[in-house]
Amino acid sequence: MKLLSVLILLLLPLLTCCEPFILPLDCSDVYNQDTSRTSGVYTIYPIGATSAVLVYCDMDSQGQWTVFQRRLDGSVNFYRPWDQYKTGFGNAAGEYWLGLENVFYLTQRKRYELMVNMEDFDGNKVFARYSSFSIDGESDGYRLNVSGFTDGGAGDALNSHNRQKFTTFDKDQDSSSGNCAKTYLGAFWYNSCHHANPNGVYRWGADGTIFAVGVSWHQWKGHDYSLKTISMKIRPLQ
Ligand SMILES: [Ca+2]
Repeated sequence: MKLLSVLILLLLPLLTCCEPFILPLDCSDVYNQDTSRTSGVYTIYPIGATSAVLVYCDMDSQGQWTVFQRRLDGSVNFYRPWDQYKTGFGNAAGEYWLGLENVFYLTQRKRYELMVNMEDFDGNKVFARYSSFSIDGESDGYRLNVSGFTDGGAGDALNSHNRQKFTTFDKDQDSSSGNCAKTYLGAFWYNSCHHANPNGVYRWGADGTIFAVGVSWHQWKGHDYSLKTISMKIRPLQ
């Protein structure tokens, strides 16, 4: 009995020390723990053992993508304040934002590439891919670092957003004299102001009633076409 207690006491620190390392950080880890896993909602731990968060994993032939932004039906309101963009909101099975703090920690731990998939209301699908993606910490405004563009038909809308801080309606860190989040009813790494507004107002295709407030990707469909779907996802470089 005494021996058993001693053994447990000796082993306990080992168990607690190593637990965070077997928790999946991202969808790549989720897949590597069981390669039969298909696309769907899983729990990841971007910031450690107490940071469980639900995420949609896109397990396609080209790898295991951790989706941090997803629009598909207009069911979630994306016009939200800083705190919610920091921690995340929405539904991992549908529309959601994973949270800037989670994305920051992920890109601190591994080197990632970025894929942006989008679709219009006629069923056309295109993408933009970037071989390097990371964001800085909150003290640096969650500044965007993106490079290495590959064109999958969408065009490079993020070039003009590179090195920009993140802006919400209650935290203006853009390069405009006004607040781009307020003007274009979203939240993003706005410059002055945008070529992409993936967190804008969900509308149904072409609509120029209010300029450039939709879920848009200018280089593909212009400012006044709101996309049917868009998702932003990352995976570790091979
Ligand atoms: Ca401003």
